[in-house]
Amino acid sequence: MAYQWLKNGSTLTNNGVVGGATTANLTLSGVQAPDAGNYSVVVSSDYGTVTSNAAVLTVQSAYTAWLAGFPGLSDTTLAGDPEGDGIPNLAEYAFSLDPTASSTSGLPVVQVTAFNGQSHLQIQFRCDAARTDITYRVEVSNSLAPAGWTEIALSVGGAPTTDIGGGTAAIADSGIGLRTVTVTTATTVAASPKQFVRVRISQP
Ligand SMILES: [Ca+2]
Repeated sequence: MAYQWLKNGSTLTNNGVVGGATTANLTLSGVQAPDAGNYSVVVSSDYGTVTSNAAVLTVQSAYTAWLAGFPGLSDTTLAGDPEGDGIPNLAEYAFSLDPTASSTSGLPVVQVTAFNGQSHLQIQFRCDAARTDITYRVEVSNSLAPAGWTEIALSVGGAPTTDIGGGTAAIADSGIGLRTVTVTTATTVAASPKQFVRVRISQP
């Protein structure tokens, strides 16, 4: 017998996600939202060809999966703040806070630190490899003007944080699971006495 799996009626071929497209067992690994759809298999033998009923694959976003841990939230939107602590759900999600408990504990922390004998601004923030649908961006400014922020480090989907354009003096990031990332800015306090640093969260 021969097997050919279909997605939404189109022939599937093996790739980074799809395995066993021409076998009795289809395997999907690391599925993302675009992989959702109707999967069916065509079975051919000397006696004819049969197409199976479709199996429907729905893919839940990482944010939706996180929300499931907090049943009964009165506002589940990204901008929502159901417990009224001033921290929107997107930030509660990014920094692994509790959207049902009014607290500012666990938010990013900024301090001045010594690096190679010089004072530098440093930010520490929680980052989680499970946050596959958001991006963490560390940005600096010397004016707080809305258009005056420069990106210096980036973590896409909770992956290890990387330097952007030489803007960091040091990055400490294990890159594994839920961890605290530390980013030290490249510009010394002596060179630029007025500095600001923030983490901006965006989707994806
Ligand atoms: Ca909140």
